[in-house]
Amino acid sequence: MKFDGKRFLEEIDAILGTEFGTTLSSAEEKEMYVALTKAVKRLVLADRKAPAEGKRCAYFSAEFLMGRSIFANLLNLGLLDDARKAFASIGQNLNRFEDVEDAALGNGGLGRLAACYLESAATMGIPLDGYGIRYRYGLFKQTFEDGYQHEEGDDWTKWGDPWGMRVERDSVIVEFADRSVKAVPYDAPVFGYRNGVINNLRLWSSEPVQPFDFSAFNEMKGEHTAEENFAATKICDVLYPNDNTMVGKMLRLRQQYFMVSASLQDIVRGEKRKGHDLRELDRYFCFQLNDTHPVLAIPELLRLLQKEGLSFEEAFALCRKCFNFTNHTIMAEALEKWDALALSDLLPDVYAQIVRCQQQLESDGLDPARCFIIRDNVIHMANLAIYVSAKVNGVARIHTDILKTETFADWYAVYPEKFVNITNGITPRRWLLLNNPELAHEIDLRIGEEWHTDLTQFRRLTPFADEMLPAFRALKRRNKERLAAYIKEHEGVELSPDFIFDVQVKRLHEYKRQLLNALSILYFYFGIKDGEIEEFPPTAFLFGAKAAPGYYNAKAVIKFINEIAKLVNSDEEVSDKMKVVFVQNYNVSYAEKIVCAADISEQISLAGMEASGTSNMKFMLNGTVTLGTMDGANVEICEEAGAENEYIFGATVEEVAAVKRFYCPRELTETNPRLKRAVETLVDGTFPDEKGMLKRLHDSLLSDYQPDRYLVLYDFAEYVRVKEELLRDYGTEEFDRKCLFNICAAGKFSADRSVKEYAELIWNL
Ligand code: 26W
Repeated sequence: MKFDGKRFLEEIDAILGTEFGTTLSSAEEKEMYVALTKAVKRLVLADRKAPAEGKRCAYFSAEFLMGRSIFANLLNLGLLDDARKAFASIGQNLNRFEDVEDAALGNGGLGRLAACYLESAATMGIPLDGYGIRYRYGLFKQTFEDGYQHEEGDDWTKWGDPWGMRVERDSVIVEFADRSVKAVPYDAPVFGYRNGVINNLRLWSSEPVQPFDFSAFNEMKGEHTAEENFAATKICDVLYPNDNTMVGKMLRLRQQYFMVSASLQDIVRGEKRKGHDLRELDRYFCFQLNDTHPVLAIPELLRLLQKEGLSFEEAFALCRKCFNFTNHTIMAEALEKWDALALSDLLPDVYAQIVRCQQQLESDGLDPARCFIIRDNVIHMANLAIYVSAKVNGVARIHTDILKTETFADWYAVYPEKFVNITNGITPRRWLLLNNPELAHEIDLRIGEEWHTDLTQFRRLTPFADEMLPAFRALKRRNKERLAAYIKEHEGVELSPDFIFDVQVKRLHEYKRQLLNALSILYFYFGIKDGEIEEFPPTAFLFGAKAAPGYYNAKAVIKFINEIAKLVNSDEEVSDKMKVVFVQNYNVSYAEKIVCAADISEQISLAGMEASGTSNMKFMLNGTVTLGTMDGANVEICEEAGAENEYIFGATVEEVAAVKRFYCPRELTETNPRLKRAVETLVDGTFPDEKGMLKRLHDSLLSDYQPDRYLVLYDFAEYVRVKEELLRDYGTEEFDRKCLFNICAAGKFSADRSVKEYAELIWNL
């Protein structure tokens, strides 16, 4: 595409004039953002071709954690540098759009994975479209008050949603037992990296069927319509902020049905318009279910196909070819189950289809004690998904193995051929080219640009590792300076880029063990204060995490770490040795700044609990060593980079099972006085605890009932030992070489590889 900077600016100016009555020199930030986006869309969508004929995959997901689109889209369109120059020519800086809100329509790993896969599929030329919900409010915004987490609504369209396009004509009606609502789609283009491919993300918004009924209003029934309107819009009001815990809220069930019913009605209607025979739907479509949240798609498609004249048997056989299911967690509390009575009240026709599936299962001769969909009036969504899907996949090798041998062992015994592993990946465009342009440039200089779309090329970097060291050190340093400046501005804490940046960023969950990290900081702190530790390499401990608003222990960990930060950062005696910061409102944009500036990537979940992890891959790609357990994708990271280039500790999956049988954590604190002192700060008045939160954390470790379920204290000693080793190694040439070897070995973790595996092994595209 030929880019003409002058014309581009004229176009923006014209849009500013017609839309806002302003000009290039006087427009406000948000006006400029809208105009820029519109100008880009005109440039690239004007001659958009209809997608090629042939099979497409629809990725059904309750979450798409897209982050900020403006820079990523410009990059993929090959316009980022041009747009920067054009803006510079009128004395403006493209960075002014760093204040554009993230589209945080997701909680964490699962939602961000969906976003990476959309981008990678477009880049790989794979026909994949996303379908989800256009939440009015995304994941809450987090602030700290007195060290406690506070939540606020996330008005992500505050500056408009210029990438989204309302497609009124594709609206459908979604029916619940008590009311019907209108589903209106908003489409956002998904651009492949410099290849002209444009896939689609379709997010549904709920609206009243009849916007405002004047006749009812005149007949004094106005209140009823207002209520109806409120109920309709409410469905898409807000993203549920739970990550890994099922809450059986009816509104959540409505959201799930709303999304899949709208998407499938839309797809079925489209197929009919094209004159396709619905009996051959599998020739044109397949559906990827992103965890259990969209699994109602199965009974809904059964229902729709029968409405179109297919028999149950025909519809069922088709569904078995079209649906596939990805599991993202083995935690029992995350596996969705719905009360059969509640579901049948809200969605009687859908419930009838689920019952038919259960009957089918029994007539297939499956042992109802082991394989069931409905039992004791509870509907098990994962089981429904496994039973009907063609393929079921886990998201890292160790995770898929656990699915086969434990979580879904009874199903694996019946359908071994259904189970496949697809190890997660991340898009190297956002997570290297965009967030770490200096590193990307150094790599370009040595192996060319092919790696932008083929990350396996990174193996060719290995011979350059030594020669690249000085440049790598220098650019890492600049990234640390930039992060420190940002943290100073946003958190008010001063960090020296000379310090080691030890980072743990991810959702707050007990199994991820931020508490283990926190206790180790106190352990070091007391060691320094008592003179037991004489030399301690200056280290900044950085945290970023949101806790589900109702997750008490997770919130307690945030309070604990904030109190530790206060204690440490105000103690002059240690100010040349340690600093602690918990950044507020960790999100995709913050991650981009943090990932390129980290020296240590903390991936310390209890072995067996983290399905994969994807931040571990982001850090690796940016040249950061992993301090972690043998869990999730860490296992494969070690395999690719060599365990000697990571810092591994802790009980393995096999050991965890054995330890848990006769575990007595109190013995561990009693034999380690400094650890005991760190744990006791939770109850000895070191920190204020008006709400009794810290006390409960203490009890979660040491009470009689299921103490320390996540083996924090069990893994503590080895964690500290390995961390000390890492801190000692830091700064040596050998250490820097480890960082570079991580980059060279990161090829496997490109989402490009993941989506190609999906396309080959599952979607048959
Ligand atoms: C029903 C509530 C609920 C909400 C979200 C249950 C489960 C979830 C997600 C499955 C949680 C999640 O995001 N899991 C993460 O998925 C990532 C992408 O595969 C993995 O890398 C992480 O290890 C996994 O925790």
